[in-house]
Amino acid sequence: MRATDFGPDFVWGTATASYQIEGAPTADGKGESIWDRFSHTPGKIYLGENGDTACDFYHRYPEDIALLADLGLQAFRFSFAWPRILPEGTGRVNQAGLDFYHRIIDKQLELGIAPWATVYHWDLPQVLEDKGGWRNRDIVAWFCEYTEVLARAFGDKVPNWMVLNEPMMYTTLGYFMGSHAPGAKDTFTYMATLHHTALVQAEAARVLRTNLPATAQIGTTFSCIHTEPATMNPLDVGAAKRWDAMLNRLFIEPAVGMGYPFQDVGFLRLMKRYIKAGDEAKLAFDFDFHGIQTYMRHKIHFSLLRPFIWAIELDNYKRDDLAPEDINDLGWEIYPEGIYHLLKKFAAYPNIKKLIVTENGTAVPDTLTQDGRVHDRRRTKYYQDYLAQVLRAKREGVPVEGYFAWSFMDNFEWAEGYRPRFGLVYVDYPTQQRIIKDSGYWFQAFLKKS
Ligand code: IFM
Repeated sequence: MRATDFGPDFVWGTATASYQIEGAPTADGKGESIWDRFSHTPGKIYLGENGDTACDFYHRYPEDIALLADLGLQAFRFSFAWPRILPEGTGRVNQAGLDFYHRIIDKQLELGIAPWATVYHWDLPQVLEDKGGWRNRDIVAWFCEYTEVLARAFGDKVPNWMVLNEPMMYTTLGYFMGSHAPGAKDTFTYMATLHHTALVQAEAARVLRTNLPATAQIGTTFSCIHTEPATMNPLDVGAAKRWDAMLNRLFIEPAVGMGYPFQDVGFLRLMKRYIKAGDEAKLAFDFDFHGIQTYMRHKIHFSLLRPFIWAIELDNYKRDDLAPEDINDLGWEIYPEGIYHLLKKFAAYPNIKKLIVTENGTAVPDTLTQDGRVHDRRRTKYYQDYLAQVLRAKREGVPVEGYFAWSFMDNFEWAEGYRPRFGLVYVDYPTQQRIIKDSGYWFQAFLKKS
């Protein structure tokens, strides 16, 4: 397999997110985000860690972007931190916040790297959470105001935009399971966050379309998990169907004009109390691309232990069909064929122009060895195997036109803190030294051969 097999216009990049790498939580007038608040709440994050310093990208971005260019990557996916730009969530624009993103975008352009910007990767201003956050329908107006500020400031420099990062994850983990910021657990208001998020997905895309040059590519991203029933027992088959509808279909289907998958997940009908007349039509948007983000497979069986959805995933550590090498450092199953199936599935929806793999990668217990290197053989193999499946889908006609490795460098993995390492570049947190891992060198050689 060679990079050229994917075609001359295929985009090769890596992805990051503001809170996970930037640090500098109060620099230059930045407001507090829900992740600043949540990570400073005792008991919420592994070992009580937080993103106060993270990779110190706020100060080290020139060297980091130069390193990215050295690896031969042509695209960099980053996200804007809403509270850097609008510290009060709405209203007053903080010029110093805009200036920071101008600096990192200019650096990318100087080095020939294409900026791919995500409007929202989970760091909501805390002041807006205090007004209800995603539970409050006003989020649609707040988000559109923020998006317009970004489009006007960066529209002439940033060619590729994504509205949301993984809406299913931040709504479910943040407002239903309580394991992510803001740590809420309430079924009814969770339903409100789902509907408001789907509205924002399309309404903010319309704001981008109105305010960006006609050439701008507008997309959004989805977390996807290839799902199979654990057995062919009809109860397990039904459970897997509900799981798939909830995890993989809930946000793409309204976006492509199909509405919510109410028929397959009964409890989603609780959302209806938040849907107003005329909303259905507002959920669709003609995106230029859809971002697929995938890491694992789930095998699902029926369970009374998980109410509402009556389904639960098998514990990979208890599966006798998996070898230890098939399970990553977070307990996720490594299943390369999953990305093939997901690409086929998403390509089959109506109005799909192109798909981009906007995240894919794995957490490996990396160590810095005596020779000063990180020999992450398992990550290199992961990329080789997943990319082979992306190519397989492409050869079968799936319009997949880009691939972003998650992640450029090790970073703050939300509630899991700094323990899981996903980077192509190792970060020695005490010294903030960057060390290219073997997988990073593999990518460099792979892209060079093209
Ligand atoms: O680190 C996250 C990222 O923020 C969103 N997608 C999944 C990654 C790995 O868990």
